[in-house]
Amino acid sequence: MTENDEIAAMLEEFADRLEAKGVDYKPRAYRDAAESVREASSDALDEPTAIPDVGDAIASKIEEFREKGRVEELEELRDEMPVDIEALTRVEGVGPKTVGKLYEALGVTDLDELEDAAQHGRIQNVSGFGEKTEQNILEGVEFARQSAERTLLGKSLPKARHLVSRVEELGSVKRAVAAGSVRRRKETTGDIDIVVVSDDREATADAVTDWDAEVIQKGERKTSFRKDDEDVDLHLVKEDEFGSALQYFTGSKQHNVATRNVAIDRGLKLNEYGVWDDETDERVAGETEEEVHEALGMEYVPPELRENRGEVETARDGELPELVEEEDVRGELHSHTDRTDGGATLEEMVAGAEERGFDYLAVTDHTEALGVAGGLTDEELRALADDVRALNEDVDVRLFAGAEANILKDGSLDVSDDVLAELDVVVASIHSGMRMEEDEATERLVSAVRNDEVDILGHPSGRLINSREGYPYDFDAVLDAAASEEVALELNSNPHRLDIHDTQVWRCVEARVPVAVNTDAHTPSEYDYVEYGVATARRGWATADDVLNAWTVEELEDWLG
Ligand code: DGT
Ligand code: CA
Ligand code: CA
Ligand code: ZN
Repeated sequence: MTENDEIAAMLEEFADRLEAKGVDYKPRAYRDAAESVREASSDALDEPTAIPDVGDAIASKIEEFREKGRVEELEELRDEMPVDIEALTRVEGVGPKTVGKLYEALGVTDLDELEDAAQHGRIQNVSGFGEKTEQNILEGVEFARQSAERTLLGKSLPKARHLVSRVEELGSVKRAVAAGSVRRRKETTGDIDIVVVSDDREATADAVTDWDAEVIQKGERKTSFRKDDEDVDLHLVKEDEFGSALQYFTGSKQHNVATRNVAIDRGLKLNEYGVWDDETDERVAGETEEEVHEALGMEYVPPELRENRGEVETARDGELPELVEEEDVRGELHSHTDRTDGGATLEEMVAGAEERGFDYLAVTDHTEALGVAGGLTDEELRALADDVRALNEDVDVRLFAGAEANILKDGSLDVSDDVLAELDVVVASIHSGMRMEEDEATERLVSAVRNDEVDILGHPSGRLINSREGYPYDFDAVLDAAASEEVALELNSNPHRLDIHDTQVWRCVEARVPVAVNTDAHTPSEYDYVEYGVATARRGWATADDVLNAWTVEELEDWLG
């Protein structure tokens, strides 16, 4: 976690705890400040009052935190209401206010107590709660518990990169590379694994565990520690073992089992130390991953594919696909501006797209039914389209006028077909009424796909990883409809969503349904999410041809037209 993130998390906890106490207004101020701190540069912390939304009171909290590592008033709030607010608010439908009420009424402080209270029907007796709420809480507890254990790739990947660069700077270290699920770009990760080549493994372990970390295990080959709420395993190896160690610690376990069987087939022995000829005991590979693959008679398998989903056999046949890369992505087909809930103007979003060298950008703000996001009326939507088209004359990126329409409960959209027909790109998504059974959700999604004006089905499952499970739906039915209606499915690249999932990408590839790797950017910096989307598309074996926004402007215009 960067210092900015740490401070933002502190301010957010402040906001949650004030809200739990029933304090008005202040929580909002702390949340706004948290957001600004997160966006600000690290230098900005030296003069917190200059950060937008940070007033004198909050600035002094920031200074106190930086000086002492704690904030007295926050400690008092924690003592006053000793609840695990982070865990409790992870339960869908439980916000800080609910936490406060359940603490006052029933003394609930953590997930176990929440579950117990719900199981014994105590929650429905608290004023303002009903049987249904209690049932929902009960259903949400297990999910919240599981999600507590795994970290979003959006958090662990930047952390792993930061750690790798710190480890690399050590004098005793020759090389450090992130392995494990982070390297495979799994959507959530259990811990961070780093393979480290070092001449002096003891010195390396000492140096690293000197950092502000809680040491769990310190050994010759493996040092584990906990830093900033993240478990880290350093796998310390010799230079000539690097390739086989990286291959082993990248996993997945199932992939390793499959590759070991390939080795056995070929009369070889494979482990983290190298590859040996079983008969002569001669060491035939180990220094690089490439040479390990070669010894096994396999094409090099990109880490994202190493899940034992057929990649080992395909690599032996030499038939792995050429996976899509971030550089293949030519444009963005789902973006927002401050005319709805975005944080930047149309001009800023366009400038950001130009800076990234995008060939095209579709501006797809929210439509009317999404009141919370300031959804646009027909008139406002037309005005935005006019502005987008006017701006298109002056910029280096092809702009498409669009909208992200809401799929209503009956499967219709909240904008008339006439208005949508005037736009170039229509994304349709579900944003409300998400408590649905499978049939209902499937029908809603399929009707949207069947709408002739819809080009892309946005974040189909509605999940938010670790915080909202999303509704169940029949993916095959939606895929079939998308194939026959020539609609693309979105792979929303926001690391909280990654929706559709990696295994569903695979199905799209098979069914020849294009996948739109969209960032759903609300600020120019969120175009960076494309990395997570591309990684997930790679995990689904997608090539550039399978990704709608890796197509050229001409190809895309043809498809839209
Ligand atoms: P995670 O951390 O739960 O997100 O998943 P991974 O895949 O990073 O798993 P982790 O951290 O337990 O171990 C890192 C890699 O080390 C794993 O992907 C494969 C390898 N590995 C660990 N334990 C075993 C094992 O018992 N058998 C085999 N074949 N490989 C293992
Ligand atoms: Ca791991
Ligand atoms: Ca590990
Ligand atoms: Zn959106």
